[in-house]
Amino acid sequence: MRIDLRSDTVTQPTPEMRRAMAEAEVGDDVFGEDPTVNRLQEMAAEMLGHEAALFVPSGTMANEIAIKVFCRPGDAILVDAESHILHYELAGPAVLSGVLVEPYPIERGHIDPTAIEGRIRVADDHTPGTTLLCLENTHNRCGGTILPPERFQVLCDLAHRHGLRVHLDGARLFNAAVALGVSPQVWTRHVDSAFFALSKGLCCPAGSVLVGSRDFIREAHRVRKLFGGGMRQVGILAAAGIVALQTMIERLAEDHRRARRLAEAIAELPGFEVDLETVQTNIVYVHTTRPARQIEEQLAAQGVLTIAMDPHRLRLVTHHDVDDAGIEYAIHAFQKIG
Ligand code: TLP
Repeated sequence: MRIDLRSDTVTQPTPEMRRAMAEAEVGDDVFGEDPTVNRLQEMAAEMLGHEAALFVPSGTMANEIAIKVFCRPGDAILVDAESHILHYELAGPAVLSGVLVEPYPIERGHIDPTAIEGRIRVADDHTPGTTLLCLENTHNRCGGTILPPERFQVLCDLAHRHGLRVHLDGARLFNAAVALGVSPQVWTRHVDSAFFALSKGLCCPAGSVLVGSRDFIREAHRVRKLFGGGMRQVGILAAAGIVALQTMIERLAEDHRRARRLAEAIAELPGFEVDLETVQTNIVYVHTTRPARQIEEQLAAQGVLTIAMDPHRLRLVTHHDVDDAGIEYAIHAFQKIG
């Protein structure tokens, strides 16, 4: 038995995706001539309510392209203290765009607008100017939490009032939309750029889609090339993305239901704590009395794969390739080591 709860990135492409990939009509995408990529980009732009879209190899590249396009070296950008951009992108904003990254606090997925406002710097002879606010929804390190649309709008309006652009890391944006039963546009209509990942809960082998204005995407296309992300007959990958957008979004609700079951069962066990309020989508963080690395190893010995994200915090992510029986098996594995 092998139940892989390390991430939703481990999902396998579905048979329908593999068929679509095999039959995809392709062209040179650096020339903008891949019809399958173009179709995916049009679908994504329409779904998110933006003028244009760009298929990119990864979510990391999508974030880093947005920062590069919106900022000049020496600018400051605001990211939350638990964000993917800050924790897991190898200081990309500093290395690739020469910007100062200033973290603002986030508490169990909640952001205080005054904490953002207090960190916006106006450029002068001594001070870098803040030009970009980055938000993340759902929020990975906070446990897959959703930024409520009304509060999200308040943050975006605040940033825009101060002349900042807003970029949304929406790697798991469709999880948020499905969980609340709303269109992703309730968030994306307020931002200047956003991306969502195809390669996580939506099961594609690779790729993310970045959206924004036509001007933004024109520049993003150049920066994608600069970052080495200009691929050629990449409609082979985009074909899976089209299948994902057509067939894989609504089923994310199943992942959420299973995450809830997992979280509630583990929360009952001694030695483990789960903040059930933060379990809103497909991510479960388990606080462990013993070192998380030790728990990770004991679960792995039973075929249940998880990740120790912090010394006493284990992450479990539900996805298409773990069914109800897999979840029950994982709970049983926790009970055995508890
Ligand atoms: N997250 C991965 C790891 O990097 C942690 C995961 O397993 O969750 N934004 C968010 C919110 C993400 O969770 C991720 C990936 C990314 C961006 C980057 O996407 P990729 O992996 O496509 O570069």
